[in-house]
Amino acid sequence: MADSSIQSILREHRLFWPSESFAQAAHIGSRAQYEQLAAQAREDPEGFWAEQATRELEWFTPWNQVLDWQPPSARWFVGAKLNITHNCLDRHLQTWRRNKAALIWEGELGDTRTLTYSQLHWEVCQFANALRALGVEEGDRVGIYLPLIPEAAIAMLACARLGAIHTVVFGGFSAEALRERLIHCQVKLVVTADGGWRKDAIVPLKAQVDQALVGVETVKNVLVVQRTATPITMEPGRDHWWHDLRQGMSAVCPPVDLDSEHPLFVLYTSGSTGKPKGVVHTTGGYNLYTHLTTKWIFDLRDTDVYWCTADVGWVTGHSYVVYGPLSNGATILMYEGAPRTSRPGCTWELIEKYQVSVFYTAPTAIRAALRQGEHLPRACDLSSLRLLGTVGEPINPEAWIWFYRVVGGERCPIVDTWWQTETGGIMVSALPGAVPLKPGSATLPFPGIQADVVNHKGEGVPPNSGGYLVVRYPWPGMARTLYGDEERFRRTYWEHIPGQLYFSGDGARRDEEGYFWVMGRVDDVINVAGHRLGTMEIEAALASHPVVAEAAVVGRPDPVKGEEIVAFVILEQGSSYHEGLHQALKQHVVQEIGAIARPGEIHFTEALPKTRSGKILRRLLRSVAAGEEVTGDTSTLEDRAALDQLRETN
Ligand code: 6R9
Repeated sequence: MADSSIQSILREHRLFWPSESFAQAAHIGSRAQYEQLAAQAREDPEGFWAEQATRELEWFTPWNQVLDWQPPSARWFVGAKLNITHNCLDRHLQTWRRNKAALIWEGELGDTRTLTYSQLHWEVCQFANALRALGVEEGDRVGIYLPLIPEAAIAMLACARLGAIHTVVFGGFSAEALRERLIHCQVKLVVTADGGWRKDAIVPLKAQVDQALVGVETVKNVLVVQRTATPITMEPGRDHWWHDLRQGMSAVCPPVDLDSEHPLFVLYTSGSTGKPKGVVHTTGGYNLYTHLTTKWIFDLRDTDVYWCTADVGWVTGHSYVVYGPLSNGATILMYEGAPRTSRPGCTWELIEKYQVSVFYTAPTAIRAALRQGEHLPRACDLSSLRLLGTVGEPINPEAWIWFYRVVGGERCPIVDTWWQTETGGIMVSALPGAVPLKPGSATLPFPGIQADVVNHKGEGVPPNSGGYLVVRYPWPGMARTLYGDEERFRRTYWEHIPGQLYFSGDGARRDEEGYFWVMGRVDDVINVAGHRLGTMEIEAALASHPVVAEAAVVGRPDPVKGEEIVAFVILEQGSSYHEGLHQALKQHVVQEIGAIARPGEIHFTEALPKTRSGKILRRLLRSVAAGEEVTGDTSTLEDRAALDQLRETN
């Protein structure tokens, strides 16, 4: 095995083709068409992106240069002017889509709202005027801390309309996490709600904002949306009810002409490692990239009801709940709640009720559903579905097959989409009418994305060898910098590997057909007796055992082997622990992967510590495995009890 690369040991050989009717109706309907687009984009990237930008978007002023690349600084569509909300809203009002549903929303209480493109435009204009009345100007930063209600999208679009830069902080984050982000981004105004519903309880958002703002000088105003009618304190002069302020507010608000490189938002990454980074995205390139990836990967049609379950607090919520779908004139479903004990089947009920046709969710949600059992999805009519998607982590083949069979009825392709906050949009994914699927592989790069797997010198590695997942050429959706820290941007993404490559921080391998198999973060690699093993493959092997619902694997320092593999396992509902299971699971991993990956220790648990977007916080598990005190940032932890429980049982 070459130098410090990562060994890849998992093999999956099944292949799934789209049906002929799916391929025929798709935007990109054959492998040949995909290859032709990819070749065109490789030979003339600027020509390719310029052609798409002209065809897919409306610009107020054309560019005079497609790309200005001074590594690691990229400027796309230099000199052009546009406003992303014009592409997401105004241009649809000139067409029959004026009265098409843009947003169908359902709250946890079962209350619903539907906004047509025309109504959404009206709301956004009023909201933008309200922000302006409170002193928000082009370039100012606005914090958004809301539940998943229509106002979350409205507030983002209102900022974009004015050229104010939004920074959305997930409503599940603590006051401390919010405060840190507001200070770092020098936010001038915060949009929040009195509260939000989550798992049958009210999250006291406004109270958290009050706590977060103590001593924060930059924030002059707080705009409060009423959602739960929870009693809250309103600080005179600082806090304003949205429903009061909008009285008599004009809904005339032309979009501001913005430079293509004007910052659109700052989004802090989920913080599974260290201090959060404020990833900066700009306007023109991001608009094009999210638009085109949405159109081709989700194969959107005007008749679709599209549901991406992400919260707007994550990049997936930015790119594939709000900007990409709206730019395409899609109908979006938004649900405030989450599957919960009182309504475990809500996901499937909503798909049936709203006739969802494209469904995009996270592997963690699929594994949770798998654990609950097939009877819940089976109880609903899911025949409206035609395409499924996943994002956030590698999906293990068992969960993939379950999703394909039980949810998709063996008729819906699954797009496994690899990307990051920093990439702005999806980088590696099947185009579902063109590329046959392999469970667990994100398949092939999007046309125009020069993704590769390399060693630490930046040299391509042979097929099926593990290495670092990199991108060799800029793309319109790429992050431009880290807010206030260009140096960290350079260091984190551009200096690890020579050759001016973008370093994703993920390990991957490419098989003999060029398919990408993402193996997880390289800092999640375990080094056993000189072999570097990706945690994800060992986890997938464990999860392929019939009694295992989910597994997380970390390394623990070992004087002999360097590291010892420690596994945390959640059993399927209905399966119970018995003597001999430790041995059986260890043996199973040996059989699936080899003796080198045999876990030294297995702990059985009810829950794993995860971020709210479903990523396992392995940093915390490593401390638990090593018997150390858990230190460092735990503000992104979804459920503290999961961690406490682990410590007690270990
Ligand atoms: C969009 C998003 C990025 C990290 C990324 C990788 C993991 C995301 C994946 C995947 C394997 C996929 N990741 N999608 N790994 N297969 N389809 O999740 O952004 O929150 O910034 O996380 O998530 O490790 O580097 P972000």
